[in-house]
Parts: sequence; structure tokens; C-alpha cells
Amino acid sequence: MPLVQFLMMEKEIFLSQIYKEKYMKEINVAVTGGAGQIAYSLLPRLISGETFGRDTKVNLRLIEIPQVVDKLQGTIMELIDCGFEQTGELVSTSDIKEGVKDADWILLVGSIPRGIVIDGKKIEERSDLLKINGGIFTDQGAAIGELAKSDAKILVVGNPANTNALIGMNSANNSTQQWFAMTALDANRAKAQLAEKAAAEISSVKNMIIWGNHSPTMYPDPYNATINGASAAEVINDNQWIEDSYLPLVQQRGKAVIDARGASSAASAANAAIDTVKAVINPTKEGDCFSAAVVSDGSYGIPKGLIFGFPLRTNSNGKIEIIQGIELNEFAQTKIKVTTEELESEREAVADLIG
Ligand code: NAX
Repeated sequence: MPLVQFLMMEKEIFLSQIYKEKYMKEINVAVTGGAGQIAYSLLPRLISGETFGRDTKVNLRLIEIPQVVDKLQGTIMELIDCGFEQTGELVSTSDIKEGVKDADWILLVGSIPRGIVIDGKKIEERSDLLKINGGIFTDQGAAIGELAKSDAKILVVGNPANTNALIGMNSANNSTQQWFAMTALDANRAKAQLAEKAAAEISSVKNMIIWGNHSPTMYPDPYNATINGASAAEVINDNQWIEDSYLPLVQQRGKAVIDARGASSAASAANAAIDTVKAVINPTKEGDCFSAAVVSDGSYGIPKGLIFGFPLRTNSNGKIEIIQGIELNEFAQTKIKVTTEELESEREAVADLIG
């Protein structure tokens, strides 16, 4: 390589290093389930500048169970090889306390899946799943409440996401931190179905609200969603399709992906996690909302304290608000009642874990 070209390259590297050290903001992000499928799609996007901005260096802590933690070295090698300017420290650990210390964001992706065999018993029942994961989220919540930053944001992806978040939040017992359970994948799936049915651009679908639980009882609201500003249900004008096809399509999409792919949704789930983080840290555009489950303050008659999917917006001061005044027709009210009852029965099943 000619000397001049070599010197120019060296100068560029030197300047970018100085810029990084002097001017970049820094953020600590912890991810559990770091060696899992979703994490594989998620992690590069967390440290590429796409999610937290090009001016923010991301220190990433990957957390795994002790049996798997060594594998994270391979993931870290790949993350280094991506060569993103925004990459800060990359750490792997099986110690949740080390992982979440001073964290700004914590993505709780890891959990024990349905169907796993524990002590010779195949875990199939939702109540067993709730209890097993409950134990994990109690410890993780306590560590977060004690050690993460006071304004930390926590996004629970691992299922059963709403009730895991409920357990984690109660265990954290830190009112200045904010907990979310992910429903953005459901919202993206619902938007895609509505856009396809209306032969509209997906970017024209707004205000997609997922009410309730991230489970087949969720209600992906087609009446308040809009396509080019008009009610999606009115644009589509086919109530039978909405009730008989659209709702089951969205509610059962996860299972359909598993049946087709032989593995659960990973790229789209990672994408939804990124969408949620971006929606939380950036002001929401007028006339739109984002979907995630947060603790109910009694809005829309939902029992206080449940982690419930609501229409949310981030205001210009960075505060997350539950959007008020959305009209709910009789159909919506029936659906919301079902998902509320499911969440109440999940809360009942883990009552001993939430004090
Ligand atoms: P994988 O089984 O590929 O990965 C999970 C990883 O979590 C494993 O590597 C496991 O060792 C780790 N893990 C388990 N317990 C842990 C603990 N206590 N601390 C740290 N790590 C732990 O699952 P993946 O496909 O990545 O899915 C992860 C979770 O996301 C599952 O619970 C899944 O059901 C849930 N999903 C949630 C979605 C949502 O919209 N909220 C959609 C996609 C996905 O199904």
C-alpha cells in the first residue's frame, strides 16, 4: 500500500478513536438468554448504532445460565468481527448481579421454554411454566431493583412475558425503574395482516394496539388501528374476516411460524425488541402509538398492578404515557375481558412470588 494512503488510513482511525473517547455517550445494556436464538439476531442491532444512535457507545453484558455461558465467547467474537464503531465493552457472565449493575437497559430474553424436561417431568402446563420462570424472574428482578440504574428500562421478552414482568417488577420494588413486556411482535404481525388484506403499504397502518396479554387471548384492535388515517376495520369492511380470520391469524402466528420453520420466531422477535426500545426512547409521532405491556394504573378499567398491553406514547420529555380516551366497542370489550381474566388467573398462580 502506498505510504500516503497508509498514513491517511491511520489518521482516520486515530480521529475516530479520539471522537469515540471524547464525544460519544455511553450506555450499559444487559441481555439475558444471550446464547439463544432471539439474541443472535438482536445483539448486533443493539451495538450497531441503529438502536441507541450513532453517537452512543454500547457496553453489552450478555447473561446466560452457567451451563451455556462459555458459548457466549463465540457470540462475542462475532460481535467484535462486525466492527461497529458504537461497540463498547463486551462481557459475558452467569452472574445476574454483575450483568445488571449500572445497566440503563435490561432485555430479559432468557426463560425456560414450554416442553423442557425438568426432573423427568415435561413442562407443558402454563401454571408450571409460570412457577418455574417465576423463580428466575424473582432473582433477576431483585438484582435489577438493587443494582441497575434508578431510571433503568426493562423489557421482558421471555414467556410468559407479562407475568414474568409482573414478578420481576414486584421483586425489584424500585418505582423509578420502568418495566415493559413485549407485545410489539404481535403489533407488527397485526399490521402486516391488515396491510395485506387492504392491499395497502404497511407504512400506512398506524395506531396498532395490542390489548392485554402476549398470548393467544391478546386483542389486536382493528377498529382503532388506521390505514391512511381511516379505521382499518372500516377500510377492510369485512367483519366476518376480522372475527374469523384476522384475529386467529395474529393470535396464532407464533405457532404457525414454529410449524413452518421448526423453530420459534427469532428474527421478527428480535426486530420487535429493537422497535420497542426505539419507541421508548424516541417521542411518538402525532396520531400514532406503540404497543407494549406496562403496569396498569386502572386505565380502561383494567385492574391496577397487572402488566397489560396498552396503547402507549413517549412524550417530548421522554415520559411514557398510556393513551387515554380510545373508544372500545362491544366486541373489543368482550375480547379485553377475556385477556384480563387470563392475566388475573396468571397473577393468582404466582401470588406467592409477588408478595
Ligand atoms: P432459546 O431457547 O433459543 O434461548 C433462550 C436462552 O435463554 C437459552 O440460551 C437459555 O440458556 C437462556 N436462559 C434460560 N434461563 C436463563 C436465565 N435464568 N438467565 C439467563 N439466560 C437464561 O429461546 P429464544 O427463541 O431466544 O426465545 C426466548 C424467549 O422469548 C422464549 O421464552 C420465547 O417464548 C420468548 N418469545 C417471546 C416473544 C414475545 O413477543 N414476547 C416472541 C418470540 C419468543 O417466542
